[in-house]
Amino acid sequence: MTSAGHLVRSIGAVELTLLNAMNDRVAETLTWQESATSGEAVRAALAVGRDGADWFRSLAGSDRQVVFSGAGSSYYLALTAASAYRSVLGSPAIAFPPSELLIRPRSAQGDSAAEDGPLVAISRSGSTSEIVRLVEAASRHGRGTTAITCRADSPLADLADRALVSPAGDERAIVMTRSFTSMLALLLRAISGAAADEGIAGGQGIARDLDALPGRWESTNLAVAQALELAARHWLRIVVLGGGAAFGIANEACLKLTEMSQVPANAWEPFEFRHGPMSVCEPGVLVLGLIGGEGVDEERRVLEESAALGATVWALDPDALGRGLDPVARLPLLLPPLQALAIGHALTRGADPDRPRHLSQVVLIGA
Ligand code: F1P
Repeated sequence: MTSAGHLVRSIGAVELTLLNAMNDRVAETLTWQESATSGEAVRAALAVGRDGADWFRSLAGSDRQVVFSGAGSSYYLALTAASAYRSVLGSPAIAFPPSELLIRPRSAQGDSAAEDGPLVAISRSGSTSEIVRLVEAASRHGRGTTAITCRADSPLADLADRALVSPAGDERAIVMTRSFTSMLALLLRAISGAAADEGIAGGQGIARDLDALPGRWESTNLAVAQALELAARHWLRIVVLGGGAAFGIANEACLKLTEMSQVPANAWEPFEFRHGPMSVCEPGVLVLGLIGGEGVDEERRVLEESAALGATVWALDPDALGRGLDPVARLPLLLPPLQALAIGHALTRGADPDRPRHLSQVVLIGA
């Protein structure tokens, strides 16, 4: 299994030259330049998250189901936020793409589709057609709506009852990097702040750990270097494992890889990987483990089994990143190496990460 220290020792002169060339090419991309400023964007977003805790607090203890929604990367943010909301606040929440909530509301929400449960709508641009339509429909039914966005001047921010804006998160690149990381920090800070205010066990510790993230941002550098070394190899397939709130992050890593380089990539909860998908393990397959916290020892064994079957395994565990932090609070630190891997691997496969094929920055249906 690859560990950061082992990697640094094992890079010989030839590999180091290749790695330097990869570093230079990645550094030239707009997508990486934006990702590389995530630490400052996270700092600004945490301040907004602290102020937003009161809204989430008003929901804490209520048995009304909160619906988190977003499209693309913002959907994976919704999955992570809903999981954190359930585990930190102990209250019900679900996550669905806006299209599912519009087209098949009963399939997503059952009878509670007709109720007035609050909606948290997530969108970097605040303009994606489906999320705007969902907030319009929710407002017509008198549901409380909150926008999480990077653009204060957007249809979503205008329509929602309340907008929490990541002030330094917006981007010019097509794919989402620091917008994702900063909106993640904002959401987690608002949720944990609400839990702390309610006196819910653990809330204060998570909020404190999140506030410490900007000071620890440089600790991602070694994992980013490791990601670039892995990005320079040709992979048949990449698998990303993560459970609980990390499942959304695992899916986001796969989306980044797929949209920028078209490498086959799949996300699973770690133990689900054992129930069939593990048959993909062989030399040339990379298995990433976003593990930490509950179940980490058992989940590490899944990675060891994958390595024994010939896969290359990379554990982004607390030894690699975020040692001593709460498992939910360390999640934003995972994004820089995952984004570096995707950008670097796109270059290895001859794709331009700044111009992912068939993709525009904002998806406007009917436009
Ligand atoms: C959602 C999204 C992005 C994706 C692409 C198209 O955007 O699917 O995740 O990278 O740019 O749009 P948004 O609703 O968060 O602005």
